[in-house]
Order: sequence, then C-alpha cells, then structure tokens
Amino acid sequence: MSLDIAQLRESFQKNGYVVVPNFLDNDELNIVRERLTKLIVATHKKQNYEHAFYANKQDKNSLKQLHRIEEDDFFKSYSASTKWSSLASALLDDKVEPALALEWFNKPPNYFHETPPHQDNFYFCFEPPQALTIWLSLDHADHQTGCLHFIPGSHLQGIRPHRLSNNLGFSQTIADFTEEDQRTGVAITANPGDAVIHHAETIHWAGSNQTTDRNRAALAMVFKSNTCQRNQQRFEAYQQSAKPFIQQELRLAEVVE
Ligand SMILES: O=C(O)CCC(=O)C(=O)O
Repeated sequence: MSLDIAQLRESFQKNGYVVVPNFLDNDELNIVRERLTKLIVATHKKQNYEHAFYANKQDKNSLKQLHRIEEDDFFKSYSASTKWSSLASALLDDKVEPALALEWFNKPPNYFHETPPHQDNFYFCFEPPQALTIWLSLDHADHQTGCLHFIPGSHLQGIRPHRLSNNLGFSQTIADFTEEDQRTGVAITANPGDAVIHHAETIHWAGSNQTTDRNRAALAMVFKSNTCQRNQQRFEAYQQSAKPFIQQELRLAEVVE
C-alpha cells in the first residue's frame, strides 16, 4: 500500500486526527485478531485481573477493555514493528519511541457504554504534547456500534479541565463539555483494518453500541516522540484525582457481581 505521507501529516497536524483506510490487509488483520482472541480467552480464566474491564463480571462477552496488551510476547514484538512506528513518526514529524502501551477497546452489544469526551494527554501528561494513538479498527465502527468522534483542531487549544467520569474504564471526562462541542464533533466510521489516528490532545468520544449482535473492537497503540517527557508532578496529581474513581470502579464491579 502506498501512502501519501505528506498529505496525511498535513491533515493530522491541522485537524488532530487522520484515517488510513486498509492499513492492515486481511492476512495481517486475521493474525492480530487470532492473537487477541487467544489473549481474551486467557484473560477470562484469570481471577480479578485488574487490567480487564467487564461490563458484567458474570458475562465474559461483556469484556469492554483490556489494558497492558504489550506484556504479551506476541504483541510486545508486534508493537515494535516499524510499520506502526514509521506511521507515528511521519505524522508527528519526529523520531518516536516504540509503542508505549497497547489497549483493546471494545463495545460489546447489549451494554450501552459510551466513551466520554476526553483528551488523552490529561492522563499521559506529556510535555511537549507530541504523542498520538493509532486506533486499529477490528470491526465495523459506525453510528450503531459507536464510532469515534473528534473535534477538528482541538489538539491546538490546550487541555480542558477534566472531572471524574462515571464510566467504567474511562476515569475522566471534560468538565465543561458543551452542546456546541458535541455538534462540532466529526464522526469517523471505520472498517476492519482501517487505522484511525488521533493526537494526544484531540478531544474525542464515542457513542454506545446500540446493536444486539455486533462488537465494536479496536486495538489502540500509543506513541510519543523521543523529545517529550512525562511531567511527573502533573501525572501524580492526575493519579491522586483518579483514586476515588478506582474505589468507585471496585464498588461498581461489586454491584454487577
Ligand atoms: O475506543 C473507544 O471508544 C475509545 C478510544 C480512546 O479513547 C482512545 O483510543 O484514546
């Protein structure tokens, strides 16, 4: 596949997101899916694994998020593949470190979980904010299953105030999010194999999955440029603010048990 990198970079830098259709061909996509399926089956067997988020602990089909995927041997080497880092590097126009984190985001059918509006760098605390996420669509992400929405250019406006969210798996949401923000969001539908990339300060969210029979899964990889560092003070403040949420999340898990 040949990519017009200059055009992708221009669009990413202007809007704070860009889509690369068919970034993975079917063969590669199937390998990633098979490996994820194995990892998910192994996860179901673990008791109270803290990096797995079930909408309902009694229902393994309700798994909505899996963090620390990079700890799996296959994904550790897969995430070091230059296919991903060269795309990240081209868009940030800088050298990047290997992927920092891999997460599986799912919206299982019959659970109506939204992704609240947020900016990733509120959690990452990178300065300067030279970081992005490549979100590889594993299913059809559309208006029914809950596709991502981005506010174009919001990555150039700084970090908005965030507050605790009541949403399992996403501890924070933008505190002063308005209807106008909602209206400005651009919905990004995606097919399996498409890469949807967003800057760490782009405001984004996703609706809930309204279907009864379709998953909306994606594999997300986070990259940062070599030149940016985590601001430890900000990061500790964020962790402090997220503490009540973790307790709340445990309570939520008790309710659904
Ligand atoms: O998949 C989703 O619904 C959320 C993804 C997200 O927030 C992210 O990749 O930063």
